[in-house]
Amino acid sequence: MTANNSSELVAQALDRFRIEVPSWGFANTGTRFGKFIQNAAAASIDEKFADAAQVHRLTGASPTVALHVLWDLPGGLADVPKIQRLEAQHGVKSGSINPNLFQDQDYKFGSLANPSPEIRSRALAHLLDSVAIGRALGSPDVSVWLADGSNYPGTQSMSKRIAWVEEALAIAHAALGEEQRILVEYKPYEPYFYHTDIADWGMALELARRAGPRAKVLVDTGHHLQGTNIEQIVAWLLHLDRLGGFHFNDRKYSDDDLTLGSIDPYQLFRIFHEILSVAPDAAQGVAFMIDQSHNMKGKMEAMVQSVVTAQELFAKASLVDRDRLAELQNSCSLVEAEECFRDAFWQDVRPLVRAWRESRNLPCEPLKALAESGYVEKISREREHKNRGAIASYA
Ligand code: RM4
Ligand code: MN
Ligand code: MN
Repeated sequence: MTANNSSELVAQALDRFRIEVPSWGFANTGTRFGKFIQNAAAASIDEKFADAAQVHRLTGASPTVALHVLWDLPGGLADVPKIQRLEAQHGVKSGSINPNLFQDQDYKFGSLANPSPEIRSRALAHLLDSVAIGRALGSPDVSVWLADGSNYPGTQSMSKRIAWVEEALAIAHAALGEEQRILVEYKPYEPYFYHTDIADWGMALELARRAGPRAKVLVDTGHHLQGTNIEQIVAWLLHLDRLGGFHFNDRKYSDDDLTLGSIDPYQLFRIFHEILSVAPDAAQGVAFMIDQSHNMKGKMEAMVQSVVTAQELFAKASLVDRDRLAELQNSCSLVEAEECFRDAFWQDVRPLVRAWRESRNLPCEPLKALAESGYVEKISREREHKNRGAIASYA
């Protein structure tokens, strides 16, 4: 591949690469045992929008911010005008709408899969509110993560719960506006440890199929058992036209929510390659989102680092010589094929990415630009007082 060709490919790839940031990635979060409070953490939706906008200004790649309904729109639909004001003020739009079907006391034994019909209909009402909020904000995706499950064998009817979730998702699908989709996320365990109602991509896929054509699967890269071949799941979902999007983060052990690419950058490269090899614009209908919890790192620094890493890995994947790779795969030239694949991965794309940033009037080094901007110091000063009063204790 010639140098010119590479820089063109990278520029084309980065011009269309967008990755959504989560509002909760700017807020104080913690472990199961306590929160570590940061002075710069965002405590209000205004602050979350301000932070998301700053990440977008630095990277040029994150024009939308995912919202969790009860954290960001506690007033439900009535909060939509406020969110619209923030969109206009900060120049970033609302992204996926995430119902909170996990924190309410009522949901101890489940939300959409709770044995109580009253609690199930409360959960469904919240899901339908989320659909209405998404429609009012013009944001296409309602992203459903069900924490539902049980801790001990025999204590719940797994089969009844399948039917309850199936029914609720079908009702929510019927309420979708024309541009809307439902994304069904899965996770093998946590917060429950014996059974989870939507535990893997097979369950999510089947529930999505039964809900309707605009229900798709959401792959959170942290939500797999060790050794799972995630890119193969991606290939299947693309083949079936059921890949809705991703929650990117990295992990060493389980749902660690570490910075994407920090543990295994090759993993994300392989996922991007799978998407790019289906069709040049296959990434179009696939929502790329970050779902991370920065407990140790500064929130802003970690988010900028994540977006930049995603841009670099997407750029690398755009450099795979797919015509040549196809020939080598067909002739089963194993080592040559693997080397062709790895050539792109090992290429240092940072100079090309930097050139692209310059040509688009973006800071060449977003992390350095963040440090020089004084933004983190400023928000630390402004928010310190509020954050000092935040509750950190676990018990
Ligand atoms: C879950 C899951 C969801 C996210 C919450 C905050 O583990 O990944 O996508 O909404 O965390
Ligand atoms: Mn997630
Ligand atoms: Mn998660």
